[in-house]
Amino acid sequence: MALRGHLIKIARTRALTGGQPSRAQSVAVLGAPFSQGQKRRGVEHGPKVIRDAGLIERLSGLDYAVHDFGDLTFHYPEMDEPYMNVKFPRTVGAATKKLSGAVSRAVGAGHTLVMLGGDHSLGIGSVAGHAQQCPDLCVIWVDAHADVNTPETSPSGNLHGQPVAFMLKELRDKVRRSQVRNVEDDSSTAVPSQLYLFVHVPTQVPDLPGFSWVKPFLSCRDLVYIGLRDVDPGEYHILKNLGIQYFTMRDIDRLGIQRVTEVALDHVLARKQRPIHLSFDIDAFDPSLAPATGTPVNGGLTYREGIYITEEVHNTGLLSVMDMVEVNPVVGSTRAAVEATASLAVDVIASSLGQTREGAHGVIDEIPSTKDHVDTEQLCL
Ligand SMILES: [Mn+2]
Repeated sequence: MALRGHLIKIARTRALTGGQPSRAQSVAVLGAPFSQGQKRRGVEHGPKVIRDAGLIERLSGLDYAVHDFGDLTFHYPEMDEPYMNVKFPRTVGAATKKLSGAVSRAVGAGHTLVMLGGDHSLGIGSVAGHAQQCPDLCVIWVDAHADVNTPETSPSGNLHGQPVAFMLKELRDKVRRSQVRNVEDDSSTAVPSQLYLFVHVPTQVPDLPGFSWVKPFLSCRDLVYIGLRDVDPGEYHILKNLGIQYFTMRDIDRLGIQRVTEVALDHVLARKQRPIHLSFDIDAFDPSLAPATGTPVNGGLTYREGIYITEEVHNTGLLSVMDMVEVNPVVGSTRAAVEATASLAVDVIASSLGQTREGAHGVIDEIPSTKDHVDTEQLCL
């Protein structure tokens, strides 16, 4: 089975790239300094610290034409009362709407886009904007958290824990169907268990103020998670009842990162080759590697596991948009902790875009000249 998957992957890569690793001509970088999807200030400085860690230079070194579109500016409504338990709905709704337009324009212009957050509520705008241009996209969500609470299931009311719920078609459709059936067929004793559960546990995403612009656009089967280890009860219910494919850290312990990544990619690509949206929350990594983030959870990805995932995403030749979110320099305890986290973010982005552990060499036809070697010897005299 592993060999079959490997052969499919080689065939896929060769068909798409003519045997060479694919290299998009143009990478765009867009900052989204936004933090009101959660309660800690500071994550709005994520784009700056990631750029300061050398992102643009690294991508330029990979032979891309890099277009840095700078940071979006967001406008904040004067009054933004909570709706149900949800905090800052109008603010997040307006910010994600603006981001979706910017992402859509960048993808439409032919760029591979790197979106720098900001908190993960931005994922609503980033994926929605991407889907405007690429309706058949798939989503790989690398995160300690599933971010699929609805406004009704969210324990915190923070929208950075809910972005996926706004995307999923089945989450809304399933509730509608079950409610209709319940009303139309009161006498039925044969309600399928899956629907029955949805009748009794509210999971519908209500119409929040600020979110009328977004309609669910993603099917559950076009989504896969890697790295989960902190899943709320409502989220577990949704993951299980919608049959969403996910890999926890325990799955990585059992199967290894190679197998998990292979199955994850096959899940979203085997039926159809389509653009990939990689939404990477830095808290997927272990807090020892990425301490400057708002909701760290012990037992996360190692450096090599995170890099392996992104290398394999790159090798598909299908990465279209990636998010790098939740780098928060204010919660880093030391300057070194912040720099380590930002540097890790740069490594992940570069790896997603083709940096390899062999180096980023062009095709070499002959062994390089020994001239440098001679110079070194002369210096030693
Ligand atoms: Mn997240």
